[in-house]
Amino acid sequence: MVTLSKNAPVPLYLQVKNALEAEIQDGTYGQDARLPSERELCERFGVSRMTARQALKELERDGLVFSRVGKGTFVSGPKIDQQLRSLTGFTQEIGTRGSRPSSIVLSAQIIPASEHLSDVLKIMQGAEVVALSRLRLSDDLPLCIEIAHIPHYLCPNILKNDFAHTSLYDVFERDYGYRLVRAEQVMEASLAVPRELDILQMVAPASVLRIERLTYNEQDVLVEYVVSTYRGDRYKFHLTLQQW
Ligand code: 16G
Repeated sequence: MVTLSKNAPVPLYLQVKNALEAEIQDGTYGQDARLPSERELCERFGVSRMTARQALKELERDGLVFSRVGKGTFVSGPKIDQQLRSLTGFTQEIGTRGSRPSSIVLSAQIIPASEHLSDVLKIMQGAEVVALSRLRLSDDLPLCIEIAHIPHYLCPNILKNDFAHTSLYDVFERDYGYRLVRAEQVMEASLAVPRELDILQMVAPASVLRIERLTYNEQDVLVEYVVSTYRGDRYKFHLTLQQW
């Protein structure tokens, strides 16, 4: 049993967390390795189940581990570091990293443009908009929720595609001849709301990155307005700044 210092100013759960964190850093537990269960931690550190649980929760909050319901707690990989120079879609971005992208379609429908959508997409209020909401995964781990809004007249019948297995950017190019050349993106940090916690399988309070992207084709037509919510612990964005 590892002895913890009961008189130290650091609470027991943090001491357990720190010990496990050190073992993750020194490679005792490598990427995707399963950490000891709560019960095993209780035995090893001589702490209560609640203390063990809190230690695991803190590691998860820091993004060092992730839990899978009924399977245990596993060591996370390094954050995906996306360069913000090139205009890529999710499938391409994840694929070039050697990981396997996949999607779960949460909803796919045609909706009338609200005032907000008509403002953003520069179409009449009430005009038809394709609203495609997907959970995007990398190697089966949930990474972000994405809602794409596309003026329907630009992509008639686009919803005949199975977007669980098809890249939206591939469809733009293949079926409609749109080459995407420019995007404007705004990002902000935020806390996940309950529905997002549930879908992204995070423990509250959890940080997310909210990103809005407006993407234009070669004719400078705005083809998509996408709102994405990325897990803050699995993604970071990389900017190269130059003096000019
Ligand atoms: C990315 C884009 C999103 C685009 C999607 C297409 C960001 C922030 N957003 O997630 O705007 O709709 O890729 O992905 O990068 P797909 O081609 O794999 O369907």
